[in-house]
Parts: sequence; structure tokens; C-alpha cells
Amino acid sequence: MGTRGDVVVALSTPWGRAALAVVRLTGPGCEAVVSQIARPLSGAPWSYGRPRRVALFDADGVFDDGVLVLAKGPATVTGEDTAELGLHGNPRLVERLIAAALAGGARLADPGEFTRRGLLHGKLDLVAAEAVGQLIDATSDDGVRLARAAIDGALTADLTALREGLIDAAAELEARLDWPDDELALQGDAAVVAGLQALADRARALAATYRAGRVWVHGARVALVGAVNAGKSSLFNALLGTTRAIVHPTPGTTRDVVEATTRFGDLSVTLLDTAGERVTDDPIEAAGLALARELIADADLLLVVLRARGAAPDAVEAELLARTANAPRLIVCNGVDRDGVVVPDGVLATSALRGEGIEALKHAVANALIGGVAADGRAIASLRQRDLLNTVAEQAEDAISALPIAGPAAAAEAVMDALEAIDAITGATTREDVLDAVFKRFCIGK
Ligand SMILES: Nc1nc2c(ncn2[C@@H]2O[C@H](COP(=O)(O)OP(=O)(O)O)[C@@H](O)[C@H]2O)c(=O)[nH]1
Ligand SMILES: [Mg+2]
Repeated sequence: MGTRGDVVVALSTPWGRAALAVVRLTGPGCEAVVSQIARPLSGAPWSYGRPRRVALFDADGVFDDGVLVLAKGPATVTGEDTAELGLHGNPRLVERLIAAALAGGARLADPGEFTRRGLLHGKLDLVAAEAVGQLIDATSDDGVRLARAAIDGALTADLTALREGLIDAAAELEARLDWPDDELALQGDAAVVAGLQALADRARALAATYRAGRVWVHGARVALVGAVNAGKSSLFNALLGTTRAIVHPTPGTTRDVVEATTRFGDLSVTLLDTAGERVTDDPIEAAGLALARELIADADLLLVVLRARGAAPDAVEAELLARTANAPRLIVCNGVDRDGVVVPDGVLATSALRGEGIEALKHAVANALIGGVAADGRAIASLRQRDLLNTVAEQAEDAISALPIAGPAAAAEAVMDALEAIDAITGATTREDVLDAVFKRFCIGK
């Protein structure tokens, strides 16, 4: 982050040819920079808030025309004077405009700097700022909904409710220290403990929506693993609805990891087809297997593909099942069109050959990724928020266990740490209002 308050410039649309490109500037004195790169096409000078046709120029003269919107801070998204310039979408023109703005005294904006300046000037909180990024990244309608709700303040409202509950608890605990004999306003310990437990549960429940939220925003990576010839590549193709990976009776056909992105309903899913598990002398196949194992570690979900047969899984499959036991996974028995096959309990049955069980498998994958989180409920998509929410829950529970042993001072200390974690999520400050709440309640002439 550069010097606060200088004028920064950036291209807000993608680099490349397009009908239009939009270049933004923000900072006090923005108009002075703009006056060195743009002048109104008609006689009248520009005014704030009104779009104006402008000629764009640099030291070599006019190179394009466009539309300028100047806006006066602080009633802008950044809280500063801003300018938006629409010009023709040719990278050469954009480069000239940005170079002219730099020559006119602006500097290049850092990533996210417009939003960050908005945060600095109180235009949005940290939760909304993160959600701006999520709205742009969202790969699904649910991802858009989640980000939109956070930008509109719904998530912050949840956090504010949590925060108020913690302040109440802190006030109760502080009151026990300041006025230990005043029984008038004190809740019993049981009520404070129940309140704290409810807050911890809410924080943890919100934290637990992270996996679904991340999948909604960023999409999921789902890896097919299994023994050679189980039908992984056949399933991969069936799930994609197109022949993308080579299918062949020769064991060890798939060596490289093959990757393709598709949609399962609203979800964006990147499927990874991998080399089959077996002991091999072929160094290339072994390298493929090693690569597969690395990528598997990052997958959101594994499809462990077993070859349908009449008997229990063989040794290679048993080893794979044991190795992936703690990973998020679905077990698929493929090839159920074969005679006399037995499908173990809790295992999905498919025939990639006949296209059977494929839709059910897609549904099972989507359910496993979203894990029962309601699409119309609140969800988070930020790891930072998830970790802090878990800290909130842990501290609230620490307060509960500290209260009967170490007393209200230690419990209040843990509640303060929970509050700090909430404030780290929203980017606000506290402590002062904890004291405010205490005095509002108890400062009755004492
Ligand atoms: N009968 C039957 N054969 C299948 C099925 N799926 C795959 N196969 C066959 O099994 C062999 C290996 O398939 P492939 O997809 O390459 O397996 P991979 O090694 O796990 O990737 C090929 O000959 C496929 O035609 C299925 O559902 N039913
Ligand atoms: Mg294969």
C-alpha cells in the first residue's frame, strides 16, 4: 500500500481488445490529473456527477475519445474524488492513457487498492471488502448470492449480533468484579454460561459453512482415484459428457493427470483423472502416480473408484481405501453391468459403459461438497473468517470453563479475546464499548 491520499490509476476491465475499456482514478486532486489527459469535446467545463464526452490526449496529441464521470468524495465508493474514463478497448490506447495519467502525477494502483481505500474511509467493512473479491471470483449463482449478501451487510449483521452477545457476557462478568455484592443486576452463572455456549455454537456453525462457501465461490476440485482398469477414465468422460481421457483395456493407460472443468448443477467442478494404483516398473507411470498423490492432497473430494466384482476389494484397493479413510471421499463401484457383482453398503454403483448411476453420482458429489449447508442461508467463503470464527467459539468456551475455576476475571479475559477475534473479522475496534455497556447497565448512581 502506497502513500495514503495520493492519486492512483488502474485499468478496471481486462487487458485485451473489447468494445470498451474502463480506467479508474481515485484520490484527492484526481481532477488535476484528469485535466492533463482529457478535455471536454464540447465547450463547457466538466462538472461532478455528470458523464461528459471527452478527447483523450498525451504529449503527442489526441489519441481517442471517451466518456468521463467525475465524482466528488466523500460520497464515492473510495470515499475520495474519483474519475472513471471509458475509452475504446485497445491495449495500446489504454497504455497511452495510463502513461499520460502517470506523467500527470498519478501512480499505478496496488491490487485491490480502490476497495482498500473504501475500507480506510469507512465506506465498507472488511467483510464487505472481502466479499467484493468473492463477487468477482464467484463461479456459481450461490457464490454470487453469498458475496452479494456479505456486501449488503447481512454477514456483518450476524457478526454484530454475536458481538453484542459477547459484550453482554463481558458486562455481566465485569460487573461481578466491580460490584461483587450487587445481586440486583447479576444473572446467575448458569445463564451466562448458556449464553456463551449459544454464541460459541453460532460461531462454530458459521465457521462450518466455509467449505460450502468456498466451493460456491471458487468451485471444487474432485479427483478420481482407484486401481488400474477400475474405469476411472470412463467415469471421468461420463461425468464430463465428452471423451476427454483415453479409455483402454491396457492397464496403465492414464499416466498424466487429466483435468477438465464442468458444471454439476450450479456448481463449477474441476475433475482430475489420475493414473491407476498398482505396483509398476514403468518409471513414467510411477511418476504419474506420484503426481496424482500430490494433487489428491489438494482435492476437495476424492472419488475412490473400485472395480465391480463378485468379491471384496483386492489388496491394492484395500490399501487405497485405508490410505484415503480420513480424506473427504465418496466410494464408487464401477462396472455394475458385469455379471454377479456385489456392491458393498454405502457405496455408489455406476456403469460408465452404459451411463448408469452417473446423474446420481453427480448429485452425491454436489451434496458431499456442500455438506447440507442451506443455499439460502448465510455462508462464509474466507479462510481468515473461518479461523477467526473458530477462535471466537474456542474463547467463548474457554470463558465457560474458566468461570467456575479461575473466576469472572479470567472468564472476562477470554470473552475479550473472542471479541477481538470478531473485530478482526470486521476490521472494527472494541474495548471502549465493552466499558460503555458495563456502565450503561450498572452505573446507577454508585
Ligand atoms: N463392463 C464395463 N466395462 C467398463 C466400464 N467402465 C470401464 N470399462 C472398461 O474397463 C477398461 C478400463 O477402463 P478405463 O476407463 O480406461 O479404466 P482406468 O484405468 O480406471 O482409467 C476399458 O476397457 C473400459 O471399456 C463399465 O462400467 N462396465
Ligand atoms: Mg485411466
